[in-house]
Amino acid sequence: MDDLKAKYLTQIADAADETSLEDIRIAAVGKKGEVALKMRELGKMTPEERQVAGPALNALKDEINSALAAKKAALADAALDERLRSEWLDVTLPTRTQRRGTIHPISQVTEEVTAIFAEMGFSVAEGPRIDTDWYNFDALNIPGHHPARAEMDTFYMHRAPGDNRPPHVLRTHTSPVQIRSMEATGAPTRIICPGGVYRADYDQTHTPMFHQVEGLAIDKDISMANLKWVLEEFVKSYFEVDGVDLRFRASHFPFTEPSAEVDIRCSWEGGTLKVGEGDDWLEILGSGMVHPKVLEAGGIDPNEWQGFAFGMGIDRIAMLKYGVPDLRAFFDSDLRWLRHYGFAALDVPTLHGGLSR
Ligand code: 2U9
Repeated sequence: MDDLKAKYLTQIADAADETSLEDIRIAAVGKKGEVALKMRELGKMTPEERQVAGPALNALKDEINSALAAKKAALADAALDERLRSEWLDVTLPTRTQRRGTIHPISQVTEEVTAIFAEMGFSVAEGPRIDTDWYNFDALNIPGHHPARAEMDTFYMHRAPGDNRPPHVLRTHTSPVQIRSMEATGAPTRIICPGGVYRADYDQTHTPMFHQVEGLAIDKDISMANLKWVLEEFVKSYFEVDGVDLRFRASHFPFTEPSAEVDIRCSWEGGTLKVGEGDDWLEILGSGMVHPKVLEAGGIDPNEWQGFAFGMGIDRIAMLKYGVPDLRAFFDSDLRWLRHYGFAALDVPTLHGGLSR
């Protein structure tokens, strides 16, 4: 027993890492280890012998176990010391004098839009970019045969033959987020939903992924008049002008009735956009009163509640405000473009601090 003790205590003291320590543990005090083998021999002994050998073996086992635990702790301490020695960082070093990263115009505009609507009591809701075709279409009064499904150039997720789960799509608008929000919180509600959406389309004015912000306000006695005021306030704040004329043109969307597309008065003198003056009109968003079927799909009683909704392209209003000529450049990750059109990282848009400075 003394030999065993000396052998294993030496091995433990010499172990260089946790793996060899574990090998020693198994050989010494494991189920089939040397101490266990010795314990088995107790059966062959006389009761008197056993009375001496039993406790001695248990003591040996305890001693080896505590030597193992002590060595394990020592190895962990040494490993930590080594990490502290090799992974040190001089936090007193000066930072780079020239800031490299910039805020992408789409992030900047999303923040600006959020700040404006926050002031009017709208909170931000977010949801999944992959959703079922029920949330993306059916709930928005766009049934299976509806031409809007084809018009939206939807990306459908692959399904193996025989997989009968409901079809999933890359959302073609952020409207499914509003359905989910209606289900979750009911009426009244005031939310905006900014985020990326997908349509299979690519040319100078379309990219397969782009960004929208949609808004939804549901309450009692809400009308187009409330919609018009909210949109006027938004346009004035966003383009940082004191006044602007809005033109509501009758339109059609499956999810709103009545529906209107909204133009703003502008001029394009010298190739630069001026909002609020001139004789041109610029289409910037779509809107309307939420269709009763859509309220119902969101679990809200259309006989008790009404709501208005609107939607616009973030990329598009970013191009208009900041003079970006080609939509596709937004997603090229060209560093020269990002340095030119990007925003300083610390200029968080607020209404009191000036939206875009
Ligand atoms: C719910 C109910 C109604 C959102 C709306 C529009 C009109 C619209 C386009 C603007 C430019 C999409 O990015 S774009 O191509 N959107 O014209 N969107 S009303 O209506 C909703 C949304 C959710 C529950």
